[in-house]
Amino acid sequence: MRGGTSKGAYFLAADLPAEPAARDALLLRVMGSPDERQIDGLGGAHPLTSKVGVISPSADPRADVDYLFLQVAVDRPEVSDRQNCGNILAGVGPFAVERGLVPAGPERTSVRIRMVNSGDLATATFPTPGGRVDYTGDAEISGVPGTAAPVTIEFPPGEGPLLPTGNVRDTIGGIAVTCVDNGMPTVLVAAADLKVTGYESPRDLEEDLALADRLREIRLAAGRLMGLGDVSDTTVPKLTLLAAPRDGGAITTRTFIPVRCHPSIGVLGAASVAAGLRIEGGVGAELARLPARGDRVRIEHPTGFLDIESSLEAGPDGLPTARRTAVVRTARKIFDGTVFPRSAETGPF
Ligand code: NQM
Repeated sequence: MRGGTSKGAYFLAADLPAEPAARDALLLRVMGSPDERQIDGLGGAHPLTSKVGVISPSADPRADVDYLFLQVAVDRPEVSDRQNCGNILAGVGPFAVERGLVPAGPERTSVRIRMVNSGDLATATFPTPGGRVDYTGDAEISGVPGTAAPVTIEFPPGEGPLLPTGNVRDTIGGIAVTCVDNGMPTVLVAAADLKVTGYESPRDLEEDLALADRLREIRLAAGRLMGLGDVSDTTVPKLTLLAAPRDGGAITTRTFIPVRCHPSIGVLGAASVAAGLRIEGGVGAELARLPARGDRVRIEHPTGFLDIESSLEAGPDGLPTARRTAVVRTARKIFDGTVFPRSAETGPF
């Protein structure tokens, strides 16, 4: 399925080996990793098209289904559950209905999802006229051609702190950063502080090797400050370069996930940016042109924009916390069938 601006293989947990090492070995073979072209599997040769959603009924009374996100590395034999994915999340509700985990309503269906990676909750609502998922519609999201049915996703506040370092601003190697986690640990940096404009193309930014070194340094230090430990081999935190908006939005972004530069922006990454912009004194507050309270925040990115509802309130310690976050995505069922990984070491394939 395509979920938002990502694409991945969605599985029922019961169809995969329960033991994580055996499951991951199987998923590497399913996706064709490690190989930069993923020629021998389903993967699309980019981190955004080498993703897996594992869905099961939830034992949590607050949720209908559990969703475990797995990032399958393209060129390394690695499967990671260290990050969540709000784009693949867009396909979880429709998949749960297709597989009979949640009964469809006559017009639309809301599926309550526990995101296993973060422990956070989300509710996805999408059209199911006549009790079947309808993927067609007129919602358009930047980074995906054409239109499709809207999948509205609402996020109640997560359990972790919005400011994981306990500070509105930290300084790393002389550069001011704001570390935010509104669903995705993200480090906000003003592009100008890194001697780029923030309007470059992802390819130009990826080719800037001095910038890559700088970003790596900042990320490693930020990871420690955010309580994530040594993040040299993980995909979080993400790093988002900020610049003043150019197309009527609230801010311009270039996001590193963490080595490749995202052609658009992740959903939870955008949720963290949107929350970050509203933090007084944070990096970005002075670059942002925020809409009136209650209006959607438009995050500009390399291929368009992502609109997100984000409101904050003061927490008991005086630091801001998230109140509500909501976003519209789309999803598409592309193929439903049997995948044949290259060897029969594991499972019934
Ligand atoms: O931030 C890419 C994506 C993502 C993650 C990434 C995501 C999110 O665009 O919610 O969806 O940051 O690795 O799918």
